[in-house]
Amino acid sequence: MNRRRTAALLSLTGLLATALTALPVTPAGADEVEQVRNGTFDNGTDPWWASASVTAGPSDGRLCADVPGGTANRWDAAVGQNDITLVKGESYRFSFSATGSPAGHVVRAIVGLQVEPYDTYYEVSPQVSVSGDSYSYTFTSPVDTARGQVGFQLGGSADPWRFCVDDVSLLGGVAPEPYEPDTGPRVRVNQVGYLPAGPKNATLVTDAAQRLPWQLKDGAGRVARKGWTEPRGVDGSSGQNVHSIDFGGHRKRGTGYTLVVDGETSRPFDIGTGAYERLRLDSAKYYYTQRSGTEIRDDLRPGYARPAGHVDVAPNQGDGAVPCQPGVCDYTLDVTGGWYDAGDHGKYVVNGGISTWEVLSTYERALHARTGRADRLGDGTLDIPESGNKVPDILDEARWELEFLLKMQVPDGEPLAGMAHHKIHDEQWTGLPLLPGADPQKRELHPPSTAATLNLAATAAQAARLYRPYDKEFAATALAAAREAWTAALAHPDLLADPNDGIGGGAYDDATVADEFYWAAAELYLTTGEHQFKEYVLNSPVHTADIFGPLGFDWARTAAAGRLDLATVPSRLPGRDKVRRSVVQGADGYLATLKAHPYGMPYAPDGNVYDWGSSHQVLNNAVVLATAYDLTGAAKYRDGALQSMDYILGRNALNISYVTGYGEVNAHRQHSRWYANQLDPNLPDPPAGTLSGGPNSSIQDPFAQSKLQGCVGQFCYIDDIQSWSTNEHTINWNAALTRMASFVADQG
Ligand code: 9MR
Repeated sequence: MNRRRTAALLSLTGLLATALTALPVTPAGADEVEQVRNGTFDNGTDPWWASASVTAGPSDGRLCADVPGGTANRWDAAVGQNDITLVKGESYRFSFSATGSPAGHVVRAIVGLQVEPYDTYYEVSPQVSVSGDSYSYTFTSPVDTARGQVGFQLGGSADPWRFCVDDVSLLGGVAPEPYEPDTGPRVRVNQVGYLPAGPKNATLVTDAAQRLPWQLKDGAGRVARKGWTEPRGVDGSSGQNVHSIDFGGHRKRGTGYTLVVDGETSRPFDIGTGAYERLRLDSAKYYYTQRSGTEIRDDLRPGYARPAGHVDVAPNQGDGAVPCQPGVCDYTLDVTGGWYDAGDHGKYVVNGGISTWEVLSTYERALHARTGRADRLGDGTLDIPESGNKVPDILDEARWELEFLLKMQVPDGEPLAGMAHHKIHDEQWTGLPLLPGADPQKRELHPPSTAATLNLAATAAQAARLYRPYDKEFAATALAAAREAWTAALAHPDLLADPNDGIGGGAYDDATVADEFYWAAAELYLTTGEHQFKEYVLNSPVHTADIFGPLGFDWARTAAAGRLDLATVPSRLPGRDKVRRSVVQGADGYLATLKAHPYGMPYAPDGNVYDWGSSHQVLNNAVVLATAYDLTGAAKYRDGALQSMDYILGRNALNISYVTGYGEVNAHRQHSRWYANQLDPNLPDPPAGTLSGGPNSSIQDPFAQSKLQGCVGQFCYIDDIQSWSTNEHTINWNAALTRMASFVADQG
């Protein structure tokens, strides 16, 4: 997937009096070769260009550009140079000096492709000062091209400003600068905290082969407990030699504890429950700021107010009457509302389904589990516009998405009536940053798919039973839509989403829908008790398959959603004990993985190939452990589920908490068009409680590729807004966090 920017870049007329002759590039060092022509502007500004709205020219041996106010995107006003050759795998030093006045403006300096799809290979967005600064960066080109571009994008400002640049250089053949993450102290702990009565484990990175003494120190620096490490050898998921530490015998509450071992002092942590009560709410509050079609209120989320997105107010084209892609349908649908999927402005029924299910399941678990506390997510807990309406806030929040999912159903009388459109998003990828209300792109409905239809059937059926006590009419509407979707899916069982339909939004393609059929049948059965759904469940090969594999469930692998609900939501399903046992067996597998793992996580993918969104897969495997505890009451499953959180919150190779605002060092530069503080200091970081996708061995984005080539498992991660394959936030990932945070808080 590429984040693309559309730019209509025009020549610098007048200044480009001379022809664009390709000047010979001059050698700079032994093998270092300058790629930029006339970067010092000693002889005018050829062959630099500027976009039509910009007045640019030479000034004191520099290039200065007067940038108009009132443009929407960075690339709406730019200066640059084209026809630069880049060699794949070669490292380049990109440097320049720049000034900007008045103060406070940001320049987006890029090395990219000069033609569509305008891929960006490297970019930085420094705030330029009036007095001027010099900038220098090294990156490795992910491509071979003779159509490279060096550009300075200057748009997006309400007011006019002046930008001057000098000494622009792109030096090829420089030594790569290996990226060394700052991993801090070698003792890795859950930086947020451990429950007083829960397990307490840590990991030490060391070359020592023999056991080492450790000390637990309280907030006042007094030794609270002592013990010995356990050498564990080389951990395959990080390549590090490690020991593990178990200090579970210590149960005293307190703040500012540290572990001291091998001459290192860990980052501080608490022993207590308060942080998890906060995380339960913050992780669920994430959804309000993801809402489309409504203004975000500053009184509810201080610092996060923004106008409504995609409500037919220019420059938005709006979601009020969205047409299909050409040739797909001849009607329009009002698909306003819902949650934005992630850092992009797309809305996808497939991913929306599993996200809604897991948020609803957080509530549904609380209704049925022995430690469940449904009131903790009740009315007034999440500070949303609906707080105070006597409906649990978590149900109000999930309904925002459910209403959207219902709108994605093909209306009666149209071809494929009852099916759900797979997704709706921009025609082209947009760049960063871009607030939802400022997105100028055309929005389009994509073809209906069987998977989307079954996501709708499953979640609408689940909703029907959960909303019945609060709104009978909505429950009935949801159930009718679920039935219609189910019937339509049976009639069209193999309408698969096109894996190549990934321009302007993600594809979310899925070649296997037997699991979606099973999940939808399970939810319809649990809500209605009807024979047809019971028979479908019992006859589905998915019902007895071993579905608890190493990667865990997600938007494409949805069988577990059905299985977990069949095991926990009361019903008269024949053989229900066997269903429950299958969940416990799945949990036994994850427990064995966790025990063998020196970082104590229930996740060990084949070959340590971490998947896209690995953070949430760790959490979803923990959900299976937590469910086994709910089913059996056996402490080992509860402890496994609790211990899994340690990895997410800092007990990992990078010594980072993957949840914004939690832990001394935490991910907070997630890929987002709005939470883009890294690119524009006037924008916020993600709100507290936002989960990062986490390590992804395939590092699909160029930024991660330039930093992380050859990375091992846990190291395939970088907390940078450009790394959309390792560091995005999404509604489905946060749902797993919401589900687990609530479980952990309930164990306090
Ligand atoms: O989370 C999705 C991951 O499992 C897929 O491999 C990937 C490529 O199709 O897409 C991810 O989802 C992205 C979606 O397509 C668009 N919105 C952002 C999502 C997270 O990166």
